[in-house]
Amino acid sequence: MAGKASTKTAPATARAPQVKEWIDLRSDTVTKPTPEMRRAMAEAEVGDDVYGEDPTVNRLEQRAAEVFQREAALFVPTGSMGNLICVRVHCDHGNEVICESRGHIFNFETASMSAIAGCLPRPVETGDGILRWEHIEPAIRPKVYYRAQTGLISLENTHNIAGGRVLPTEVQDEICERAHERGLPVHLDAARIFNAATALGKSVAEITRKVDSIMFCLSKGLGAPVGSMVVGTRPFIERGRVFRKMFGGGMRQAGVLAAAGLIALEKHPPLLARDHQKAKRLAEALAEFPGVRIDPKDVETNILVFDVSGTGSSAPELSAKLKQRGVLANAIDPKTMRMVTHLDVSEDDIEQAIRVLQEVLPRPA
Ligand code: TLP
Repeated sequence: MAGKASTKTAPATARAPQVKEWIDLRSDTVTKPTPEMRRAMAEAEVGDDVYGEDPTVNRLEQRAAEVFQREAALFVPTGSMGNLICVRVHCDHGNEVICESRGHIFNFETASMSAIAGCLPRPVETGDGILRWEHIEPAIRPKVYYRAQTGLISLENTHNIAGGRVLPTEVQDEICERAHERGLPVHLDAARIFNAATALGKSVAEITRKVDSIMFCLSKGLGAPVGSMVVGTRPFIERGRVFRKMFGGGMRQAGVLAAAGLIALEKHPPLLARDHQKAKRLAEALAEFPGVRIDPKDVETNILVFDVSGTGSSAPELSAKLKQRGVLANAIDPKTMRMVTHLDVSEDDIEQAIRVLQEVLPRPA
């Protein structure tokens, strides 16, 4: 492991890449490219993608469109830029974007929808993170010229901070049908849509078929080092291409990144089921500790969000204690922690993380 982490447990003589220091449960963004990805990156055919001449990027865009059964796709550097592009294409300045109050687009994207796209988020509380039509309808603005106008409904599937919850397809479909009757588009922050598809046993095309635009990430559970995709109609993607350039995301020989993305897209979706099993095992162990609040039934994918306020430690304190023992996990707020399983944590790592939790948390009676 590079950087600071490599000094932690490595004996002075060890070669850093051979030493496994941390069990990193902070996010599924932390995965390193596999040897197969690195080979593909080294050998990738490239060209200038701003001229549309990178064959590997073009192949990735075509494959993403095919997998989602849509007309076109656009390779973007990050999920955040992908979401921003979609907001900008769908909305006019001054529009409101209805989203779930713990949604990524509202909380973790540096207010870009306001700062750059000129839109106002209209966050709606749901409790369980499942945004339903009955939450959305009262938040839609009346069509009166002196009121802000609703421009977009933005959904998130799986819902990150709601603990990787899967948005049921019938709920999502109903939102789309009702929104379309009202003339409103629906965007899907589908950063982890392959996790949702795995949990539901359905294809990503089937569970996204009614939304107007999709942003999904190659760089999360699918394990690519960089990159996300926007998927939609051809005119939507062509408008999106303009805004990608405007936001500084016009990449040149990006085929070196797209090559890893293609492997993530083609080969890694079947691996996600294992991440879900690891998360379930961790959830079942966590649920045994007095003062930890988590229901393993709610852990549907690879993310665990749990309340530690009854343990005598705050979430940042617990995070620090785990780190001293080689386990990385983030506090979301003073009471709540998140752990995320991924390709680079093994079943043995999970057992080791559970042993470390036994050292730092009050023991079951
Ligand atoms: N999520 C990251 C952090 O930003 C919180 C993580 O570690 O989970 N949508 C969703 C649902 C996401 O979880 C993320 C990243 C994004 C969009 C943004 O993707 P990037 O990081 O590529 O901009």
